[in-house]
Amino acid sequence: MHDNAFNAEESMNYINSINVSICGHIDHGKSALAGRLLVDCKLVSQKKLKWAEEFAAAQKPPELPYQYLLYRTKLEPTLAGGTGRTEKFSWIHIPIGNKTITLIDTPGHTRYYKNRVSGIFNSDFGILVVDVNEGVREGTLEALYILKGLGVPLIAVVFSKLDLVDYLKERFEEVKNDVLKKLKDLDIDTETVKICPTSAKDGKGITNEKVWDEEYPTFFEIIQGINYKNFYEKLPLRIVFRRDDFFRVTGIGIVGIGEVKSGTLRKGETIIFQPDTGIFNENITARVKSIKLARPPSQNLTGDLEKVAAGNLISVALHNPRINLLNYLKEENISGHIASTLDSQVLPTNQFQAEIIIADYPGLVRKGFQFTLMANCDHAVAEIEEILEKKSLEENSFFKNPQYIKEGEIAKVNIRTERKIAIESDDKIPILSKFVMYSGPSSVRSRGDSNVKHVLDGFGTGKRIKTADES
Ligand SMILES: Nc1nc2c(ncn2[C@@H]2O[C@H](COP(=O)(O)OP(=O)(O)OP(=O)(O)O)[C@@H](O)[C@H]2O)c(=O)[nH]1
Ligand SMILES: [Mg+2]
Repeated sequence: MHDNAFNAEESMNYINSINVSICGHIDHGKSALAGRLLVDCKLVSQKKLKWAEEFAAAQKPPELPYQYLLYRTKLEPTLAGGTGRTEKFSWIHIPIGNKTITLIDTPGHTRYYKNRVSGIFNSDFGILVVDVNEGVREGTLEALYILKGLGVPLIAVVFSKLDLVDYLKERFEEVKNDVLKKLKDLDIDTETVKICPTSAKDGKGITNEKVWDEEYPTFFEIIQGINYKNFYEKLPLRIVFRRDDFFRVTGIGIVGIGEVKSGTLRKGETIIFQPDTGIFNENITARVKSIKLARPPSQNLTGDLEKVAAGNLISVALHNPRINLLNYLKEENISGHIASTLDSQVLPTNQFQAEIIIADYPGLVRKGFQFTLMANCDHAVAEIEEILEKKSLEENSFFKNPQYIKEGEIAKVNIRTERKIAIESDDKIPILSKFVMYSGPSSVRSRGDSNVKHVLDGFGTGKRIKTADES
């Protein structure tokens, strides 16, 4: 084994790409919460904090400085009228021990609905923020619908602005019960949802100082405790590779950089790549000769691993002497692959049922509508074969056989793609059931920075759902 190899258990605790979106109604304090966390974790430069304090103090009436820390440029808050309103989505990295958590701050304003869907689409987990003074609003429900609609597990509800209600426990309990009822109505599992009362203004419930007593975790403790085990590790192995991330390395052979989305990968295991265009007379498989972390945070984490769990970006050496593996993995019309083990494979499909959300489209989407579907790393031209039922975000039940779907609506549809793609159903591996819909056949764009890859310049998103005949 490599000199500085570290023990396998340690590798299981090292997660290098967890994305958590913060969502909720407009002005409920999402950005201030994230900004306050940055300050309390000492992750903001004095210069930036001073600028935010001065900018906030100059507003009429004066504002808190924290929400301004989420802007990427100084021009943004001015363009947003000095309000601190989030228009795009932005992200911050919180290093905690061996993990880095990326918090994605999403907009609450309905005008930026597409950016909000985009932010949530990029997440592994979601956190809902509810202003304890205002209580549940339509943006709160929208956020919950989108989380559920994209199969992103809700891990916490943060109650903000406790200072505005003088830390009155009765008011908190009232709003908390209201939220819990809404979660139950939406069939969201409340067992694993943490509750967190805070005040970004007073810095309570954020890192060390609690709002009342030991009863509830702080925002930091919730993020620190995020655990892939309960959600992704127990699922079958899935690794997502982009076509551009395969290389031939002298002395090693073929190396691929990919993200373990679920399950655990073990050294020596044989993995199979999908989709398979059938250019060889056999399955596209490879033995995993070695595993390393692709973004090791320190020198003692650069060695070979015996196994690696969901949430890690890895570099693997692949071996198959029988076929020209690199040729296949670099094939032009496939932009990415999912690898799995032989005993629990991905089953590619070109026809499936999906639940979609139209985030931003000026026209009406009817049967026969063509678009580009981007699932995981791969994309294909797709068509809406049938619109089965639809509802608006506010409605509770679907109505059948609608003529069209429009912006702000959720629909169940049958989709056909021009060739088979690797996409899971949400009851099996929710994180690999999601897709983005782009209008026009070749408008796919992805963003290289950070873990935040799919910036939605498309018009909607969806997830593949299980159908009766697939059960
Ligand atoms: N009193 C008090 N005000 C707060 C607190 N947190 C945020 N605010 C104020 O609430 C307003 C909205 O805060 P933001 O953090 O910008 O809210 P947001 O949810 O990010 O808003 P959008 O991005 O527009 O959806 C601002 O005026 C903040 O100063 C808090 O803990 N206490
Ligand atoms: Mg905001």
